[in-house]
Formats: sequence, C-alpha cells, structure tokens
Amino acid sequence: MKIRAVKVIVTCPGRNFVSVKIETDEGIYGVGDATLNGRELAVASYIQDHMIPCLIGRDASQIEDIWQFFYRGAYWRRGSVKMTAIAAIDMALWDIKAKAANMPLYQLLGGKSRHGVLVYGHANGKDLAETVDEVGRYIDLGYKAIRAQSGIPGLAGTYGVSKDKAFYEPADADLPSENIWSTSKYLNFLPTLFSALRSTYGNEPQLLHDVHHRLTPIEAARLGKDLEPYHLFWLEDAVPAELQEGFRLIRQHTITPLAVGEVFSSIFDCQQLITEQLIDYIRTTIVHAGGISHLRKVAALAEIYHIKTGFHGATDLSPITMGCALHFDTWVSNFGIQEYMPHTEQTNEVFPHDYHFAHGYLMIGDKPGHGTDINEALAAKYPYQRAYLPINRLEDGSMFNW
Ligand code: GCO
Ligand code: MG
Repeated sequence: MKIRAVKVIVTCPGRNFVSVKIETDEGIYGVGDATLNGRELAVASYIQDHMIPCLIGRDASQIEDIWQFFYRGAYWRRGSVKMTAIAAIDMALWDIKAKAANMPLYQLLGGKSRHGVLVYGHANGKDLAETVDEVGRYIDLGYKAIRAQSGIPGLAGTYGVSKDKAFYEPADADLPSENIWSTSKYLNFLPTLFSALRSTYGNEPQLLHDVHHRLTPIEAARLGKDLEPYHLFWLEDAVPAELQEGFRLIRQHTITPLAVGEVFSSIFDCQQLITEQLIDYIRTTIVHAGGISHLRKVAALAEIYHIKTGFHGATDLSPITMGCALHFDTWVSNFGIQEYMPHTEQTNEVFPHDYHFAHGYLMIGDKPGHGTDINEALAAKYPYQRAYLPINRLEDGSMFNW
C-alpha cells in the first residue's frame, strides 16, 4: 500500500489545529494531529516542506521504518517541532494500518485491558469559594477525579483559571498577554484550598493540581509536604524539568505523588526521572513526543519502574490526539489516568469522533482505526488566526515561567 498524497490542514474552529491526512493508492486514508500551541505554523512547514517530499511513494505499512527515517534521517534529533511533526505522520499511519486490518487501534496494540478510561476534569474558580463550588459541579457531572485550580489572593490572574467555565483556552491573545506571579502568595494559599476541598467533599474524589512549572525543587518539597494531609492523586509540573536530577530533592521530602512531562518531546527527557523513580506519572503524550510508536517505548520503560501514564489532554491537543490516546489508554498495562477537557462543539464538528464521556470515564468506539476524522470542507471555513500562550513575570518585572 503506497502513500499517494499527504495534506497538511490548518484550521481554527475557535482555536488553531494542524492536522495531516495521508492517502494511499488503495483508497484507505489516515489522519494525525500536529498541533503545537503557539508555534503551529513551524510544524506545518516542517511537514509540508521537509517530510511530504520524502513520504510520497513509500509503503504506508512500514510505520517503524518511516519513524526511524525521519528521526535519524533529519540528523538533528528530538525537539518539539520535529517530534510533533513525526507524531502526526505516525498517528495517520497507525490509523491506516488499523483500518486496513479492519480493527480498532486498541486491538492492534494488544487488545482491551479495561472497559473505560478514567479521566480527570478541570474545576477552577476565581477564588477559593468558587473553586470549591466548581469541584462540586464536576462531582455532580460524574467525574471521579478532578483537578482544582484557583485564583490566588493578591494576584490578578493565574494559570488554569478560565473566563469560560466550560472551555479553557490558554492561547488567549494575538501577542502574548502578561500575568504577574508571586510564589509566596501561592504557597501560602494553596493548602487552604485543598483543606477546604477535603472538608467539603471528604476523601472519595481524587484531587489533582497543576503547579505549571512555577517552583524550585525546595519550594515544591514544601508544597508537597503541606499537601500531604489532603492526599492528592498527583501534583503536576511542580518544577520545570530540564534538570531531571532536581526531582531528587522533592522526592527526599514528600510522599505527594508527582506527575510531569507534558512538554517533553522524547524518552530522553524522562529517562532519569523514570529509572530513578523520581516521579509517579509520566504525562508525555502522543502528539508532542513522536506518536504512538515512541510513546509505547516510554510507557514500557515506565512500567518497569512502577510509573503510570497520565497523558496530557488539554484542548490545544486535537480530538485526533484524544482518539489515539484513548486507544493507547485502553490497552496499556500501566495506565494511570487521562486528562480530559472537552472541546467546543465547533471543534467537534471539524473532528468527528466516536469516543464519549460516561460516569467519569471516556469510552472509545469500535470503528476501524483510531476513530477520529477531519471534515476538510468545514475545516477550510476556519482560517488560521495567530494566537499565543501568555507569559509570566514576577512582581518586580522579572521574566518567569508561565
Ligand atoms: C494541562 C496543561 C495545559 C497547558 C497547555 C499549553 O495540564 O492541561 O498544563 O493547560 O498549559 O496545553 O498549551
Ligand atoms: Mg499541565
């Protein structure tokens, strides 16, 4: 089965998405997600200008060889743009292989290990009281695991607190907007939030929190310790993780479970974190780290070290990534949890899919392939609109991590 044509499709049904569609000479096609929030066109160009000429005429069934061709053959290794571009091709090729086999993707990977995929939803509020109410709303919706993010007294705004309660869109302006951050205000406030959540809702709901890369290891150790009485499911991205050995310090001080990895692009970004058991959940996901082929290797390494998956699943990852992730989650033995932020109706129309939410789980369908498609005619109606993620500064004006 030869690759006949490859298209890069850029669309903005409320937010930007980059997708690829690979067509074969046997009429079977596959789609993949190539969205890298805030840097979309770099990936589109990487695929269009540097991958498509090498793909035409290749055997679409040779997924691993094509992966290695683009990984090794570029000479320049890793990096978010390259690994997102490779991921998109990889997802589309797995879609084709599964369709050719007339099987849902999870069957090709090894079959079902569970009947549904446990997800966590995103409760957030402008202050403690509103966040407590929002967590209650998610419990009422049937979520068993809920991430809680809240406005912080004395700060105008922060990561994870949304204007729109149903849909969170972090890329909120055509040039980066600026937030102001204070670590001490945050560290003083956060334990009061989780104390209020546990006293209101008891021990049953799983509670999660995303620090969004804003602490140093010793600050993260303090926070992890302060949160221990409220037994979080995980504390996410407590520190920026370029320095993997930095997690040793956090680990020495706290038993709060740690999750990290949504910005990683390969197994080499988490090798030490995994082999030294410095984390509990690996969040590196299919779209930003080389696709299904590469994530299988990450998950297999993690499994040996008692580390579970917890794939990134924000709205800037398209429904195609979600479809692939859910097949992976349904199969992989060391599954932990899946992040879930519903896409808007407009996005769902452009990307028809066969997964749905029920009682705290996402359920996948049995269509051959990964179960997600793109409506090209509709996609063409929404041209690209430049949008950036915010940046963060300290109260004295210093550039900080967002
Ligand atoms: C999460 C993430 C996202 C990112 C976003 C950046 O845990 O869901 O931190 O909200 O900020 O994906 O584009
Ligand atoms: Mg995060």
